[in-house]
Amino acid sequence: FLKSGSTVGLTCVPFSGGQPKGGVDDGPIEMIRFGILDQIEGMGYAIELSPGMDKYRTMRPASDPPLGRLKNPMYVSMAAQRVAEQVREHCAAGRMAVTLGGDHSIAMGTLVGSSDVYGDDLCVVWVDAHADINTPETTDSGNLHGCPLAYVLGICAETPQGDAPFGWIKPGCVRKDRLVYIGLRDVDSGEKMLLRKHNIKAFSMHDVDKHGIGRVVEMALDHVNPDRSLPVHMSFDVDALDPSVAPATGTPVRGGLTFREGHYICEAVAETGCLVAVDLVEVNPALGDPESLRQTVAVGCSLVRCSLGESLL
Ligand code: HAR
Ligand code: MN
Ligand code: MN
Ligand code: MN
Repeated sequence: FLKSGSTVGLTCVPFSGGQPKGGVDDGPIEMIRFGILDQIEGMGYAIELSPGMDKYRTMRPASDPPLGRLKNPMYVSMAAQRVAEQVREHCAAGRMAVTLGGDHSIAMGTLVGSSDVYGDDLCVVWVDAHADINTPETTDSGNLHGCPLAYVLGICAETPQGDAPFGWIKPGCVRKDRLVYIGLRDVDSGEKMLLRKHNIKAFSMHDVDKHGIGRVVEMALDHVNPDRSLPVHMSFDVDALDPSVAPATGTPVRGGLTFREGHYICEAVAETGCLVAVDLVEVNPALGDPESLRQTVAVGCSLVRCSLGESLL
């Protein structure tokens, strides 16, 4: 499906509407300042940059009342729909779709975009401290960055329709049996029920401790992609890493992946040659001192490069 060493379709999404903390919208620009564009080109890729990244800030509706508990529903829906169009275009052109967030609600868009092109075959590797599978019924916070998977899997009690927020998402565009998690350690009780009910495979930090990261990635890929023949979309939330490695993020949780474990995941997925899309989200340059910022932005860029095969010999 994708010849490696070709073109990266880069979508920058300065968006923070899926959670309450400002600053995560500056994630993409900080990664660009750190040199991610030159770094990707330096690896031999051409870059096709999605136009109009400023629109993500200006498209916020004047009025956007909560929908039940959900905050900024229309803004999140509109932004994610635009992300979907941009990622779809990259995938349809055979580019490796790289999306820089922004909070994790934008993954509704990246997953709709890639699944529109790759269909039922698409496998999703979700690297995160959190499960991000809350439905409008189970969310306590109402923050939509905790909900993207519920919409694409189609497991909300009521499927949004038409012009309602998220009515454009095809429920079930990502198959439950083609989703796998790595790094979980802060999962809400409602989310645990959903994971069990829908039989969704998850490797928590406990599993990483028990088996080691090498075995966990192998088991995760065996679950979704046993023959290593299907396209893979990796959605990497930087808070999967331990806060000592990636401190500048909105919801840090102790006991996360080490620097090497995070990079190992990206390297091993890159090595399969199956990667078609990667998201790097939840870098928040506004949180913490300048050194925390630099460290987090640097690790974000480095994870993207490894996903593109930087450390393969
Ligand atoms: N589960 C909690 C909620 O729904 C926390 C969500 C997560 N934060 C993230 N996403 N950074 O991975 O609000
Ligand atoms: Mn700002
Ligand atoms: Mn997340
Ligand atoms: Mn998270």
